[in-house]
Amino acid sequence: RERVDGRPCRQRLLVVANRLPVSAVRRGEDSWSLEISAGGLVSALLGVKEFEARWIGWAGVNVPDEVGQKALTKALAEKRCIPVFLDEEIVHQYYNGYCNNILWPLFHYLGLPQEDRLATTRSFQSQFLAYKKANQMFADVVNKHYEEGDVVWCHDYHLMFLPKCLKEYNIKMKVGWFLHTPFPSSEIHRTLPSRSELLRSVLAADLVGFHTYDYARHFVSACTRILGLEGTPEGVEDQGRLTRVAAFPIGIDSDRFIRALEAAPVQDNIRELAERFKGRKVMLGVDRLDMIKGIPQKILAFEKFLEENPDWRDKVVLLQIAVPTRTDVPEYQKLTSQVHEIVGRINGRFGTLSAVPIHHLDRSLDFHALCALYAITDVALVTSLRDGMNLVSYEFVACQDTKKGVLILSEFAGAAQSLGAGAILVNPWNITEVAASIAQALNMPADEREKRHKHNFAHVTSHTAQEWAETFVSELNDTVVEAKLRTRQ
Ligand code: ADQ
Repeated sequence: RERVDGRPCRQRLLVVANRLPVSAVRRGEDSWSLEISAGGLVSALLGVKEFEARWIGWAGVNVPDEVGQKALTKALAEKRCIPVFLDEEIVHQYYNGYCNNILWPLFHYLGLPQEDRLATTRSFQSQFLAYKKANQMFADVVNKHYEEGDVVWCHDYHLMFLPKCLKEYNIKMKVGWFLHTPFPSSEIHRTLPSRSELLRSVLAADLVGFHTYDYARHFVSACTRILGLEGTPEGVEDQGRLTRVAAFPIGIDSDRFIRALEAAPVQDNIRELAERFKGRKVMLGVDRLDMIKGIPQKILAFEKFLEENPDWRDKVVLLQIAVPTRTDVPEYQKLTSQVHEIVGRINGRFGTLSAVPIHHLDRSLDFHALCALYAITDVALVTSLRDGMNLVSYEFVACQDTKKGVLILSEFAGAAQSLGAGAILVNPWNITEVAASIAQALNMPADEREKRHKHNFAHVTSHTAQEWAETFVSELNDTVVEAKLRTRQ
């Protein structure tokens, strides 16, 4: 495509994800206020100059009336966002049900819910039907806005059915799909009643991407073992058609964090926090309150450390910041109570009238407060039981160029593959090992801390979110060219 003045237009990138990167609040019958959430993906794509990104997704609110839908669509258009309207029943069955109750735990090795083990149970089937219906609704919106030459990038486990729906509309559409969670071993995936249909739908994409080589390998094994297809070094082949499968490890917008550290409010916050925790080493956990993040295991390991190291009891504090998510799901409510109970018990056991060993906050922090916390931390504890990548570990490293603190990192986070050489890697299920690694981190000599930090800082600042997006999209473009060449041969 060319502009009237003869200069080439930037390629349009349609980014399709379950949620739009905005929070929408209704102010009146036809008025909305919108706030863009500046997550990693948003900054990643803003930074890519070659593309002009549009977002397609659910705005996170139920808008049953036409007036409201029209007004929201108009307001979102200014932010280059296009809404998919999902009603409450679909959200319940597709999002809370199939996505978060079935795929999310399964992909993190937590298995299928007991009552859904049989494909014949009504809830499983109706949730799967709702999942397909929701994916079709996303496809309808994409198709309506698609123009020749656009690239479509589908994100995550919510939209595994989307590549197939899109290719049914238009076989020439360039479609990529990226999974932000782990893809589990094929032996886990094969327990899913809809295992084959989902794999086939994903294979309709031209390019399928994962955070790590292991996840990509698991996906290819699932396709060969479950579907009987052929795995090649490039991907999966089905009757002469190749779906390219590869690893694209995500990163963060490290400059945004490094720059923020110089901002006056962050500097003030750093001074305040340093004063408040003077004389004590600060350990930090920042997670969504989700079972995959291993928060109870982390806190129990900290308790064991305090038990075994009485000299450290008044010299160290653990700050655990946990944003509540999926709060209407009973299992998440149970997790919140469990964490509160453990924190209360440990603070009762080791606290004094003037200080407690654990500060636990059930809330999100704003960007500046988060940067200040990362900067004053001596030891960050990331103990996910499974995690696609884990960006908290990257953000911590980006903010530590002065302090050169230590990262304790779960070997089951994708980040272990990239930050493993600088971090202390642990098995989060082994509480004794994590407790020992806390002692190792707190006692680590400065020269070793510096050496480890240098390795991780170099990685985090060179493998950025922007580079990740550029690589994925340029490979997607190449894939299509390759496919054309193959057809001509
Ligand atoms: P998440 O499971 O959300 O992402 P993560 O990668 O750590 O996990 O990203 C969390 C983001 O939320 C970070 O940017 C962090 O700063 C922010 N955050 C977390 N707790 C916060 C708090 N209390 N206050 C403010 N901000 C907070 C999914 C996958 C990951 C994968 C990413 C990206 O589960 O494995 O790395 O997508 O692909």
